[in-house]
Formats: sequence, structure tokens, C-alpha cells
Amino acid sequence: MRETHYRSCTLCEATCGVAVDVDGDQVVAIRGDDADPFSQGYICPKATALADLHDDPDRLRRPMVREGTTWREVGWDEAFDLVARRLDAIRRAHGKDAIAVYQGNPTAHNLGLLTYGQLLLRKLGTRNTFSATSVDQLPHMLAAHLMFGDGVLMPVPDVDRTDYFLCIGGNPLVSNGSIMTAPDMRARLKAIRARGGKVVVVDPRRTETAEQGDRHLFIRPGTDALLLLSMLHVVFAERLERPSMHLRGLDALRAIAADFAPEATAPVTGIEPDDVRALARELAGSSGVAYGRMGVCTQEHGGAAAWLIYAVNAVCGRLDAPGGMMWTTPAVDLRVLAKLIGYDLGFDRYRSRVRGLPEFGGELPVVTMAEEIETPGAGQIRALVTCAGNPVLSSPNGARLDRALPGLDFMVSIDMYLNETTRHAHVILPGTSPLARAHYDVALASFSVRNVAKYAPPLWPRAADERHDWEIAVELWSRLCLPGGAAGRLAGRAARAALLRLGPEAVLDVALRTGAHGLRKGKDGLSVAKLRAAPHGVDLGPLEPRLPGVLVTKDRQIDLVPPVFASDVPRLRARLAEAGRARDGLVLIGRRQLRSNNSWCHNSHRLVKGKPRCTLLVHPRDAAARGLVDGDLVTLASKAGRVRVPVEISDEIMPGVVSLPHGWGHDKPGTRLAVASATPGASVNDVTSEDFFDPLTGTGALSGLTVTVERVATVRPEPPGAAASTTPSAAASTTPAAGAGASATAHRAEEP
Ligand SMILES: Nc1nc2c(c(=O)[nH]1)N[C@H]1C(S)=C(S)[C@@H](COP(=O)(O)OP(=O)(O)OC[C@H]3O[C@@H](n4cnc5c(=O)[nH]c(N)nc54)[C@H](O)[C@@H]3O)O[C@H]1N2
Ligand SMILES: Nc1nc2c(c(=O)[nH]1)N[C@H]1C(S)=C(S)[C@@H](COP(=O)(O)OP(=O)(O)OC[C@H]3O[C@@H](n4cnc5c(=O)[nH]c(N)nc54)[C@H](O)[C@@H]3O)O[C@H]1N2
Ligand code: SF4
Ligand SMILES: [Mo]
Repeated sequence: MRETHYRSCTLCEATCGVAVDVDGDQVVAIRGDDADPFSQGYICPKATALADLHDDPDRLRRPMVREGTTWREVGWDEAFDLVARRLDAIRRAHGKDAIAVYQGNPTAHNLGLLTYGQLLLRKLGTRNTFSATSVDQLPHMLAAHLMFGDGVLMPVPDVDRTDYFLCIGGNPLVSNGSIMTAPDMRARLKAIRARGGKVVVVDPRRTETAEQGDRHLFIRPGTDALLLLSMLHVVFAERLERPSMHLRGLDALRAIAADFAPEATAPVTGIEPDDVRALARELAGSSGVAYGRMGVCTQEHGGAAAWLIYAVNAVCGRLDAPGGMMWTTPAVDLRVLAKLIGYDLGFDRYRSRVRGLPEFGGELPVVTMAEEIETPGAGQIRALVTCAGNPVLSSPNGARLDRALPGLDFMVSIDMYLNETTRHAHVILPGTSPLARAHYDVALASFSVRNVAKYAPPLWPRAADERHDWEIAVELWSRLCLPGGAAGRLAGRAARAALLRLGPEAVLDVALRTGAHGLRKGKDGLSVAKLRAAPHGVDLGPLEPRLPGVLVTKDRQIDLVPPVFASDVPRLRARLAEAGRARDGLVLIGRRQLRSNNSWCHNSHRLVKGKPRCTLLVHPRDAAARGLVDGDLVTLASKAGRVRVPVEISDEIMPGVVSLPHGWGHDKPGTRLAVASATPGASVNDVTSEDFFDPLTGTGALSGLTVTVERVATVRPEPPGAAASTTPSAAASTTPAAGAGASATAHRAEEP
């Protein structure tokens, strides 16, 4: 029987409503849900990949155990018992910290993992906990933690009412927005301009977002903190500040900004003094917002840049004001949930063993993970639990991690693919597909540009021989995290049975009922039952001013200059002296692509078809200096490592900068990714370095690393009379032989 189910896409942060047509257990079609009040029918090309993912023959359905290089399917109880026995033995012999945990990005889109997943992964009690956060939003969270009192209090741009959108190091037209849950950013940006507003993009690449905007300024990678300080300098010098009454530290910030006149920062950032002045005046004089994302936070000065983005909004009166940076009023309060699951946000309460990098939120920076596995001594990592993560492709110098993982005594992956990371596991525990589980966007609805809530039940009950991610977590938790002894075992069995019966909906229901749109709204209050009755989701209205109540700082004031960030100012001053650094060399940045989703959607044929996309963007000037023509195969190298990729010559990239997308590199042996391994590309994280990071926060610096580019082979025939050209070869590769013969034609990013 054919029927239609409504839910949200779980692939990126936009949370678009989808209508899924099913016939029995078959997905027939996935369309945008016109009746979703938030996304109004919009979807991007990735939504249909949810069906590919569901049907993918390579997607694992049952537990797998590896012996040598062969894998065999086993029953769930056998797998749970094996994992618990091995981890427990390692813990008994070497202590809790001997077990490491790595959590990846899809956790954030997974109700079960955000609730019961944390119960397991946090209650293992190891300091060696890692996640994608430290190559992502950590600086924004730290800034929110130190300025507003809690890391989950990250404000978002009120894009639907703004008249000036200054986008620094984000590319929402491709990423579909980040820490800014907003389906159909193309329409939302168009609307800004249609109502007479302005969109300005600051980025080392003239991005798809910049093409849609009014103005684009190239910035030298890694220098945003200097730009922001010079903007503050102008605001203070011209007395444009409009601070709210809830700020403290204005004089301290003024004093810091004094050293960063636009004339001083321009030679470093590449942004002319007049342009800095224009940016400062426009922001201060508008009902607008300065927004920064991946480009500003995953770089050498990521912590400072994230702080200064909030600071410049606050000083210009753009915090908590319509059209500015505002706080969402989500139906589920992440702070309450965090307490329930033991996510305790603090900073630098301890440091990593080998290099001494700071903890944040009970996690250590992922740039330290490989060395913590490799370096002998007390506290060495001997076992690893990965959950929804692929750090071999996603963390800086993933190649080193790839070499370190076989040294573990034991590794288990809660993951549905046998990929570049999980191939090293001894056991893989695959959860159900996203369509087969209940969904509520606990995390992303907290950073939404409107207040919205949407719950979807599973499309089908799971098969008897499948398990949800959360069930896997509960099973392992009950075996590993409860007190021993007969009484403990009895209590454990009872707790396990209760949680398996309740499921994540029980936690969600409590969170909804006690949340801002819950019981206190009387009979209109939200609950799971209420949301079941509204399958397209409910709109809870535009963002509302929340100061000062939202603040959880001790004095209920916003700290404009937290001491942690103040301590980093000397490093920024030193940077001023390095005008023109690496001007003759090249620095590397990344690039997201519409039909990619980090490392794990390349096994969908419809997302990878077409020309090879893993190309290195090079500016014509830099290409000429190296004798490169479009499509040439080059070696991209850093101190950390090297890959071979085809070049794509374009003036959309700033001179002196090259760009390679991440998430590729599917040519490793022993994976089970039939489609992805046929179009492997190369992993940019074989070139990025675990030694290149923001020392303040420990966040990996994915932008700004010094690299070299050298021609390996050209694909163009030489002019008549010249020596014959070398072998044509273009598919990006880490191994010189692979990929020969593939088409080398360079191509721009795909269109929706
Ligand atoms: N150079 C460079 N590196 C980067 C970035 C960059 O821009 N440049 N971006 C960084 C960012 S922002 C991020 S978030 C990280 C992402 O880094 P990771 O989170 O480590 O990697 P993903 O590619 O998201 O891999 C997701 C994994 O989860 C599995 N998976 C998918 N869905 C589920 C599920 O529902 N349940 C379970 N159990 N498993 C699932 C997939 O099979 C895959 O193994 O990469 C970071 N690395
Ligand atoms: N299609 C697609 N969508 C995605 C993802 C995906 O892989 N594919 N990943 C999802 C994830 S996990 C995340 S975290 C979000 C990220 O969402 P965004 O942050 O919007 O995405 P990016 O494309 O990484 O944007 C970073 C921008 O910063 C620029 N940049 C690089 N270095 C610098 C610098 O030093 N300064 C400045 N000012 N700019 C710089 C880059 O050129 C790029 O345009 O996207 C999410 N959405
Ligand atoms: S933008 Fe695309 S991937 Fe992101 S939620 Fe919407 S449909 Fe899914
Ligand atoms: Mo991310």
C-alpha cells in the first residue's frame, strides 16, 4: 500500500521537511514537503540520497566481527558481549582513560545518540573523549560559554529580518547554513536584497554565496580576528557603538582595538582600510548582523575570531535585536538535556597527556588523538569507540591516525558503513537507517532562525534483527557502566529493560513538556503527542529578544573581554608584524560541495555522478608561475603529507590560496563502498596537519596551512614540435598509479 510520511531530512543542519512516499518497505520517492511551515517545500539534491542510503546494499544491517582481514556477521548478543568483555578487560588492566571515544557529526542529527548515546559515551568516564567539535564549532561554543555563560547559547543571525548580512567564512548557499538552521538560504538571501538590504561576503574564495551577494572581499586565510579588531577600532574611533545595558568590558575592548587600526591590519588581511571602514560603518548603521562560520573558527586564530564576531555584534547593538544575532527559543532546552546526559561545559579543566592541549566540554582536541594512541605510558589509549564518525578522513593528518589505529588493542565502531575508519575496527555495530527511526532535531532546532518544532515517528518498525543506535548504546551501557556485583547486575537488568521500553521519545517528551513551549503554555503546550498530531511540524514564531534572562553568567552580564580571549591578544598583535606572510608561497583552504556531505555520502550514485569534483582550485597567477594548465595533475604537499589531484584554474580563488574539498579519499583497501571507491578523490586531511591548530582552543586549523603545488603530469597535448606530453591522469589520488585514464576536465561546483 502506498502512503506518504512526513519528516525532516537529517543530512545537514537545514532540517528541510521531506515527504517520503513508501510502498510497503520500499521508498518510492522523496519530495520537499510543501506543508512544512519552515522549509515550505524546499529541499536540496541530497534529500533524495536518504532513499539511496536506506537502500544501499553496502549499508550494514547486522553486527560484523573482523578476524584479520575477513569480516563475518554475528548475532547482536554475541557482539554486545564481545565488545563489553574486551573493553572491560582493557579498562581493568589500564584504567578508564585507556578507552577513547570519538563521536562524529551525524550524532548531532540523531535523537537516539543525543540522548542514550551520551549515556554510554559520557559514562565510560574517560578523559580521552574526542569529537568533530574540535574541527568545527568549538570556538563559537567557547565564546558563548565565556561571554553568555553556556556553550550551547550560540546566537544565530535573524536572517529573515536583517537588512545587512555580513557573512565571514561561511558559504550557506552550499552548506545550507550552519549554526543558523534555515532551509533555503538562497531564497532567504534573495529576500534580504529584495527588501533593500545588502549581503556582503568576506572569504578567500568568491563563493556561491558571494555570487548571490552585493559585495565580496577576499581575505587572507587565518586573519579574520585582525579584520574584526580593525572594524571595532573604527566603530570606537568614530563613536558608532550602540552597546546594550547588559555588557561589561567595553573599555577593555576599546583599549585592545586601539592597536588594530585598518592601516595596520590591511597588509596582513589583504582588506583595504577604506573597505574596513565601510564594513564597520555599514554594520553599525544597519539593522544587520555579522555572521561567521567554519572559515573563521577552524583556523589559527579561530577562538579569537569567534569571540570577536559576537563582540562586534554586541558593540554595534546587533545582539538580541531583530535582524541581528538573536537567541532561538527552542522547544527543547539543550541546557536541560545536557544536564540529564552529563554534558558538563567547562574549559581547560584538564589537558591532553602528550601535548597539553585544553579540554572543552569534557572533550580533548582531535588533533591530539593519534599521538595519544601512539605514545606509550600511563593514560595511553588502547581501545577506541567510534560513533558516527570517520576521523581518518575528517581529522587533520588523518593519514597518521590511519597508521595509528591498527596499534589499538581493540576498536569498536557504532556505524553503518565499513569505511576508511571503521575498517580498523574489530567490531562494527550498525544502527538502523535514518528513515527507520524516530526523529526530533534536538540540536539543530536550538540554532534555528525561527522557533520551530517537528517530530516524526519511524516509517516502519525496525526488523527483528536490526537495532537502533540508541538500543546499541543502552545495551553497551548496561554491560559497561553499571556497578558490578549481583545487586548491580540486577539493577542493571532492570534499568536496561526500562530504557529499552521507554526509548528516546520518553526523554524528548519530558524535555518538551518542561521546555519554553511546554506546560507553561497551558493546553497549547508541546508534547510528543501534540507533535505527532502535526506531522509537518509547528511554527512557534520569529526569534524573540531574550536578554537578560538568557544569560547564565554569574553577574547576568555579557563579558565582552573574557580573560581567556584577552590572553590571546599578544598573539594577534604579533601577527600584525607578519604582514604579507606566505605571500610568495601558497596556503590551503577547504571547500564544501552541494552534493557532498562531509565524507559519507559518496556511496550514493546520484550524488557522485558527473565530472570528478575533488579538484584543487588555483588562481591563474599562481598557475602561470608553476606552468600549470587546467586539468594538470599536481602534487599538493605540506610538512604533514601529500596527495595528487587535478587542478582547476579559476580567479574565484584569491591569489596565493588553493582550495581542495574534504571528505574524499575513498581509495583505501578493505572498505565496502562500491560507489565511493569508484570515484575516490584524495583526502585533503592527508595534507592538513595535527601540528597546525589554534593554540588557545586546540581547534584544528583547516585553513591557512602553507603548502606547495607541483605539476606531475599534464593532460593537454604539447604544442607541435615540443616533446610528447606525459601520461594523462586526473582522478585525484594518494597513490600515483590509481585513477589513470579518468577524465581530467575541471569543473565548477555543481548547481542545485
Ligand atoms: N579539511 C577539512 N576537514 C574537515 C572539515 C573541513 O571543512 N575541512 N570539516 C569538519 C567538520 S565541520 C566536521 S562536522 C567533520 C565531520 O567529521 P566526522 O563526523 O568524523 O565524519 P563524517 O564524514 O561526518 O562521517 C560520519 C560517519 O558516521 C556514519 N554515520 C552516518 N549516519 C549515521 C548514523 O545515523 N548512525 C551512526 N551510528 N553512524 C552514522 C558514517 O557512515 C560515517 O562513518 O569533518 C571535519 N573535517
Ligand atoms: N553540501 C554540504 N553541506 C554541508 C556540509 C557538507 O559537507 N556538504 N557539511 C555540514 C557541516 S558538518 C558544517 S560544519 C557546515 C559548514 O558550513 P559553512 O561554514 O557555511 O561551510 P563552508 O563551506 O565550510 O564555509 C566556510 C567558508 O570559509 C571560507 N574560508 C576558508 N578559510 C577562511 C578564512 O580564513 N577566513 C574566511 N573569512 N573565510 C575562510 C571558505 O572558502 C568557505 O567559503 O556545512 C554543513 N553542510
Ligand atoms: S538542505 Fe538538503 S541535505 Fe540539508 S536538510 Fe535540506 S534537503 Fe537535507
Ligand atoms: Mo561540521
